Amino acid sequence: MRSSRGEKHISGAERLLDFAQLEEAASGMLRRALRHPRGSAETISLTVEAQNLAEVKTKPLLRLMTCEVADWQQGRQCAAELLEATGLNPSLIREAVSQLGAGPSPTGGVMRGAILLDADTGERLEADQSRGVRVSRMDIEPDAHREIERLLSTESLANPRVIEAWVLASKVASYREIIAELCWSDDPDYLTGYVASAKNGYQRITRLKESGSEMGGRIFFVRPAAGLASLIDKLEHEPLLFTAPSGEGT
Ligand code: PML
Repeated sequence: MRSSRGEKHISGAERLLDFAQLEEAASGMLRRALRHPRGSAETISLTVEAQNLAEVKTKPLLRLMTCEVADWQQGRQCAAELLEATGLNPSLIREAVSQLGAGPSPTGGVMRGAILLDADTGERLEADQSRGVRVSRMDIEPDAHREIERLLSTESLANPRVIEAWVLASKVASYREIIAELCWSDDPDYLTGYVASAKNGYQRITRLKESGSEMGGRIFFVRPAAGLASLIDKLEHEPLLFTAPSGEGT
């Protein structure tokens, strides 16, 4: 689902589910698009596409942890340290964080998808800098729902926003060309974001921006040695389902 109002991106959501759940999931997405904190949508596009279940791979979610911070400045410092721990260069990180905070689309607003940033050169690699790269075709494996909700409910996090972001980050981190992801929401009333990587997991940070700000989005730090087109194709089209993280706890 994608929704917008004029040129303004309002929201987007992805599901990969059994046909029997389609109507319920579609009406949930419509509800969210119509009552969104970024404003109500004027245009809502819903695309439904069949997938062959036999071609869908299953992987474990990244391990999840939460870093409590006092304010967004401390949150961004924490994000920079977590990104450095994945081996990224500090000046590249500073530049990336300020791009996301300033509005990375050519018009200075938010993008519909993610920025792809070359981790060596700092170059932006997405062909269309308003659209970015939309990660799609991923969800929780149906039998794993109960276990995942149980794990999250111990931290009062069992809600669609956390689950969807965790699933998306786990799909992104599953590709070896991706070193890390930085994300914070573009919803004015949601301040939590994360740094995610295959190396260190899904690391939530409780405040990454000022309350009321509509600036946010995602940056994927990449080394697309095996080819950019193939990486973008997998991010946008490869169907993946996720089970609970392997090992103890979340
Ligand atoms: C979003 O929904 O716009 C991104 C939310 C990222 C953080 C979700 C979480 O609280 O783990």
